[in-house]
This record gives sequence, C-alpha cells and structure tokens, in this order.
Amino acid sequence: MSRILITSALPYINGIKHLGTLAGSMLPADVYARFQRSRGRETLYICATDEHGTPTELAAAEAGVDPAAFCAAQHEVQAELGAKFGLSWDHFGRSSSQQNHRLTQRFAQTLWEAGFIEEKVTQQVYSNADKRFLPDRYVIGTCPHCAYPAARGDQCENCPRVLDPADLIAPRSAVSGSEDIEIRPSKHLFLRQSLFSDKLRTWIDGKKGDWPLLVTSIALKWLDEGLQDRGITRDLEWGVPVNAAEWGPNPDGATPDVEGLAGKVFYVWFDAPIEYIGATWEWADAKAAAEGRGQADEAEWERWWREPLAADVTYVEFMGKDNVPFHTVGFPCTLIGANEQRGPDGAWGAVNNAPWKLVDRLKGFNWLDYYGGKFSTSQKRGVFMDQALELLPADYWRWWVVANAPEGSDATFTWEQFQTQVNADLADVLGNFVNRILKFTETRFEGVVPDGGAPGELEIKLASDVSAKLAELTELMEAMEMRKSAQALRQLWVLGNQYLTEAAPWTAIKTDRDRAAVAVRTGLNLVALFAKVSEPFIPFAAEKIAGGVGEAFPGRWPQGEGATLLNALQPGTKVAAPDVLFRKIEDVQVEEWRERFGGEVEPA
Ligand code: B3M
Ligand code: ZN
Repeated sequence: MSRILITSALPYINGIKHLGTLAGSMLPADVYARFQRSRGRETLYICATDEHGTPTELAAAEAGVDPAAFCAAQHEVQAELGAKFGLSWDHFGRSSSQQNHRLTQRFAQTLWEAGFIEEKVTQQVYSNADKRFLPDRYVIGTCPHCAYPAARGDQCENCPRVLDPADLIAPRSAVSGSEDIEIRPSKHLFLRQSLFSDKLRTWIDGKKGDWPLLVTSIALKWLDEGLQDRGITRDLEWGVPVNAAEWGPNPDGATPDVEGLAGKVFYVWFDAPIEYIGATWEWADAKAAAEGRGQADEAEWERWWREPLAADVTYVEFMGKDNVPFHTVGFPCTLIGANEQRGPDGAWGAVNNAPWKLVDRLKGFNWLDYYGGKFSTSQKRGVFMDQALELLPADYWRWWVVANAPEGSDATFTWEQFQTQVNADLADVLGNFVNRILKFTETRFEGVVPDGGAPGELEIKLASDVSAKLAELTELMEAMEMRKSAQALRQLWVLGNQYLTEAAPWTAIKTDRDRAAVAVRTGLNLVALFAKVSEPFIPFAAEKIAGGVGEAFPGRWPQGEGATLLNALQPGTKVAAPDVLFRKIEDVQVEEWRERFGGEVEPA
C-alpha cells in the first residue's frame, strides 16, 4: 500500500487568509489527507508559512517590527486559525526555519556545482535616500506597457504584465517615496531553466489525462513560450543568505563571485517550495525531540522525499492556478538539477546521489470569487478566516467551500447561496436525519440500539443503494474530485432521510415493534456510517455524530457491502442525540453580513 505525501501551497505570512486561499489549497488538501488516513494509508500532510520576500519586509515595516518578529507572531496566528478550521497538518512549518536554510543552500550549491546556475550582472534599482536596492514591489512607477502610473516593480496590476523594476518609467521608492533613484549593476544568480525544457515537456506530456487540464495546459503554455532562465537571488536582508563562499567550482572550473554576491538572499520563490521538504525535516526533528531523541536522522525525512526510500510514496500537491508554473517548472528544475553527488563520509543526507521525488499528482484550482469580483485584502472585501469563525463554526465554511470548489471553472461566493446550501444540506438533510433517529431511539427504545426483527425489502434496497453510492464517493475521493465528492456525500445523506421517511418507525411502533426496531437499528447504523464518510468534510460535526452512536473517532472509511455496514452496531449499544448539529442561517444574519463584508459586484 502506498504512502501519501500531501502538500498545500504555503500561505504567505503577510496577512490572514481569505476563503479563496482556503478553497484553492489548504482545505481540499485537508479533505484528501483525512480521507487517506481513514483509508488506513500512512499519510503526511505538510504545510508552512511562506515567510521571505519583499511583501514580508513591507508588512513588517508597516507593523513597525523587524521581519523575524513579524513572522514569528504571524505564524502563530495562522497556525491557530488553521487548527480552528480543522486543518489536520502533520506539520505546519516555517520557510525561515534552520532546516529550510540548510536545504536551500544545499540545493543552490549542488545546482551551481552541476552547472545549472549562472551568474549575471543585472541592472537593479538603487535608492539613494533609502541606501538600498529596491527589488520587486519596493519600486513603484509608470507601467511601460499601459502607462498605469502606480505599477509595482514586479507586476502591473492594471494590464497585468510581469515587470522588471528597471522597466518602470519615473520610478520611486515604495519605502520612502523618494524619486532619488538610480540604476546600478548588481551580480545575481540565475537558474538555467532553459536547459530543462525537453525533460519537463516529456514529464508533463506524461501527465495529460491524469492531472487536471487546467494544470497541464498552464505548464505546457509556459514551455511553448520558451523557458527563461530565472533570477534566484535578491538584494534583500530578510531571507536565506547566498552561501557562495562554500561552493566548489562549476563544471567549467569557475568559482562563484563571493564578493559580488555578498549580502544577498535567495528569491522567495526559490526557497518556498524547498520548504515542503524543509517542513518535513522540521516534522521529523519535532518528532525526534518529542520522543527524547534529540534531532532526527536525515533518513526520517528523506524517506518521504528521496529515492529509493520514497519509492512507495505518492506525492500530491494542491494549489491555486497562479502557483502552477512554479510547481511544474521552477521547483522541478531545482529538484531534477540537484541530484546530489556527495559521498557517504561528511556527506549530505543519508541517501546520496539519489533523485528527489517529483510531484505525482498535481491538483490545481481556479479562483473562488466574492460576488463575481476578487477577494481583496487591501480593500477588505470578502471573508477572512478569523472573521468567518466569529460568525459560524468551521464546518459550515468547510462544507460550502468544498462543495463549491473552483475545479472546472471559477466559482463565486455569495451570502445568499451560502445560506441556501448550508441550510439545505447540513441542517435539513444531515442534521435533521441524525436528530430524528436519535431522538426517537431515546424516547421509544431507551436510548439503545434495539434488537429483534429482520431486514425487509426496504432495507435490502437501501443496502444496495448505499453500496453503490459509497463506491461512487470513494472513487471520486481517490480522484480528488471535490465538488462531485461533496455531491455524492449529500446523496448518501439523502438516502438516509428517504429511508427513514418510508420506513417510518414512529408509525410502525404502534403495531409492530420488531418492524420499528429494524428501522431504528438501520437508521442508527446509517448515523455511524455518515460520521465516517463525513469526517473529511465536516470533522467537528462528524465527531459529535460518531459520539452519538458510541463510535470511536475518527473511524475507518467504510469498506464492504451495504448490508454488512448497516448491521455493524452491536444491539444494546447506548446512543444519545448530540446537541443541535447545525443551526439554520437566518435572513437577518445574511443581511447583516452582506452589509458588513460588502455584497455587490465589483465595479469593472
Ligand atoms: N506563498 C503564493 C500563494 O500563497 C505562495 C505559495 C508558495 S507555494 C511553495 O499564492
Ligand atoms: Zn500595465
């Protein structure tokens, strides 16, 4: 049985995430991780805060603290919100960790020594007033393409082309506003991505039909446009320092320009994906420390990341579509280029000269919009994780977001639709079913699973319907089809409600206690089944539901025939109705929230 390694795109440290970020990465990854664990597979779900780069320095400056302190505080905030949302990370790491520093420098060194990194002198914007280079968003100016006057150095928000800070007309500093700016030459390192074009194309061609079309088409488009060598260093202070002094000669016998590279750090998109591995190392170290073993042996994290130890690992990545190029081109170049050649003595890692694991299945998502426009942090438009939890328990959000995952196309959040769906699916269907059957058992069967009676036609039909739906759901979950899985799950709940209405134990009990007992027993077994299959989606409610019928939580994903599954609870088991599982969302609440969060289509 294969092991499953799951990573979600790493949330930036510079602010609390909104529902859109949750929808495109962390939440579907969590649903899949919970599913795989309940299938009994050894699963590792890794996430982390993405802490380097210009946005961090800017956000820290705005908060009036240094980047290290800013990141430490914000990491805690995001970790706590993730936990409250039920995100079951095995480890939530930090891209600023020592482990990631070590790995990033190691990758750069091997890439250099293998000839995949090149030095180039580039023209950088230098601010005399700020006495520093201004990379990326630190420069603001007029877009050379569309004349938008407030274009940022990395990208014009208006047209929206990718820019180089030196392209801007009338540049000024985003830090001080100063226009006393000059262009200075600065030495930088470039990853020679162009050398990997053919390898990447063959690899991605092989994923057609397996990965979502969205993903392969974005990746192939990049390849078709011709891969550019990519700058992987920046003139910043906060980041992983370039450790060129430690590097040996490249295949041409050249050594890096240590002086020219002094004081530079790696570009955030170079070190961020490496943090998937870094966070796995952090996880292994944390585990070792908890077990009183000091630091982990490198083989403990390498068994997830390097052949041959990781031969039985299926690696699955979740992300929004804007991140796809970095994961189908940038990161794979880093991994393919850095097959380490070091020997066993004084060597890096436990496994030497062994390939790194590439992603096996890449699940990419479109956008989740807010009333047809973008969620926006700066304009405070849309719902953010902290606010969401102030309004309603996590399961409401989890359910709606997964059931409306932006898979085939972009999706839109509206309060009205949210209310309708949550009320219908969670309150009317699932909540009502669980409550009806448990309350009835309490009042008419002393709160225990009743004995007696034998399954009749209704139960036989139900068993076969449940078998079929469960098989469909399982297959959809394996395929990571989030929307369709939620739909199949809802249909399973509906089967329960329909059955109960037809079997009507409240009527049967008047004339035929055995008949009522069969219906109640079957209903209670459905409750137990629902707890198991609902857990990946709505874990908090699932735990209450499982507790209602005395089942352990989390349970195993149900396997086998419907008839067996609907006869699993021991007669005599104590059961009890949980408190209200889902309260309905009222119209007044919707009105209030729409007012508070904005609920109109963004002006074009
Ligand atoms: N932090 C961008 C984003 O959150 C970036 C992802 C990094 S994944 C290695 O969309
Ligand atoms: Zn522009």
